[in-house]
Amino acid sequence: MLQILRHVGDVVHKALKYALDLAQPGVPVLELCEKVEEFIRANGAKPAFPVNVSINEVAAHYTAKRRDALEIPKSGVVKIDVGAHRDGYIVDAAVSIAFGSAFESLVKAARGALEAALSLAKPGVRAWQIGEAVERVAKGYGFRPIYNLTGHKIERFILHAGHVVPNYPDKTASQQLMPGDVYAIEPFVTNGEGQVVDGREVTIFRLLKMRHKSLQQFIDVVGAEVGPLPFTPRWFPRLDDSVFTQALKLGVIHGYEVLVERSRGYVAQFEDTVYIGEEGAVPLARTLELL
Ligand SMILES: [Co+2]
Repeated sequence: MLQILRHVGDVVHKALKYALDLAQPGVPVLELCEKVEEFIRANGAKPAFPVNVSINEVAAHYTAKRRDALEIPKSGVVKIDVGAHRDGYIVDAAVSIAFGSAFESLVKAARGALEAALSLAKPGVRAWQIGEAVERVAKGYGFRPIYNLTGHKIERFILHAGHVVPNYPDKTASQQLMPGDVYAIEPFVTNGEGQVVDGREVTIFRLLKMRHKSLQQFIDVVGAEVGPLPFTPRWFPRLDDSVFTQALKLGVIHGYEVLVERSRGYVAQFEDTVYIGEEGAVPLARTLELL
């Protein structure tokens, strides 16, 4: 398992590096998402979810729509969150880029929070202790963590496998990290109040039902491509938008709302997926080596 995860981690590392090169002001977000997803496929893995490109006060869950006109801004904070898998073994990692010197310290704070979190992650440590370190680093820079976003345990074909890693010392996250566990650790830092709320848009979905009398063909097409993992309509050029709307209405798919910082603060995020070994955490995407 570790061998496959290391391979997938390497693909994610290279995909993020490629994304960092591509993400320049004026570049279409659609082009960025498609090129990075194609890179993952060309390197022996599959996207574990659509590439997320979340800008400024958008914290997470935005991927390009079909014919999306959105571009990387000249000024602001851009988060690129990439997941890949092989046979259901998932690595999830993210970087942030500051466009304009005003946002550099926010990005530095998020990177520093991930660094502190990773140095703590080892067997026996409780998840809330990692959150304590994340909040301390965020506040040290004069910012706040996003209190209602968390890192998450990953299992085969399951991106969010129950146990969470909070971004503050939330004592309800009392589980200890155990050898063999895989966790995505993702500090989010903001110059806003530190809460995300649902935005008005949905660009990412996942299948909820594998059987349905009128939508079985839709389920079969989507399920064959992504199984239980998240997807976006642009991955299915032959399926009309109306069938996704219908599937959503009938509870066949779930839609993930775009998550927006409530006070419209800007948000930065860094993420890596770690394998908890006997000695300590193995960062699979080596995010901190990227920048
Ligand atoms: Co992620």
